[in-house]
Amino acid sequence: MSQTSTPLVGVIMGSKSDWPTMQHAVEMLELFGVPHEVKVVSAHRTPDLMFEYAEQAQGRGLQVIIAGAGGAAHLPGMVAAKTVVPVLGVPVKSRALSGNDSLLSIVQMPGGIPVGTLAIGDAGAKNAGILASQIVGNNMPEIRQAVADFRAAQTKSVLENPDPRVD
Ligand code: RP5
Repeated sequence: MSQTSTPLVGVIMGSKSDWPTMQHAVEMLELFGVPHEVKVVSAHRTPDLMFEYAEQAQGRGLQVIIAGAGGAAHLPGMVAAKTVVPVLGVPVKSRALSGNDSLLSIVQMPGGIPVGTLAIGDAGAKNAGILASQIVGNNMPEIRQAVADFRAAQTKSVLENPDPRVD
C-alpha cells in the first residue's frame, strides 16, 4: 500500500544512511498492505521535528512507530518518551561498533518508558515490519491473514526443502 493512504505505521530513522537497513521494515509493511509513511527524523539534528512527530502521532492515527537509529541511538527512546503510541526500535549496524552501541542504547530503557527492541540490522528491521503488522492486524483481519499466509509459506518452504545442500 502506498504512502498516500492514511498511515497506520510510521517508519522513522535518524539518517538517510539508515535506509538500506530500514527498507526491510517497509518491504514487510508493503507485503502485508499496511498503510505507512517513511521519514528521516533525527534526534540530534532535528530535535524539534522529533518532538513534533511524536506529539502528533496519536492524533494522526498512527498505531505503531518503528524507529531505527545507529550509534548513540536515542531516537526510539526519545520518541517513546513523548507518545503512548507503541515504539519499536531497530538498532542500525554502526561502522565503529557493529551496532552493539545502537542495541544497548535502544534496549536499555529505564523502567517506565518501553521501547520494543528488535535485533541489530536487517533482521531487526524486517521483524519490526512484521511485528508492527501483527499489532495493526489485531483490528484488521485482512492484515492479520496476510501475516498468517506469510508465516505458512515460510513453514511450507522449509518443510519442502529439508536438504541443506540443495537451494
Ligand atoms: C544516527 O547516526 C543515525 O541513525 C545513523 O545510524 C548514524 C550515522 O548517521 P550519518 O552520519 O550517516 O548521517 O543518528
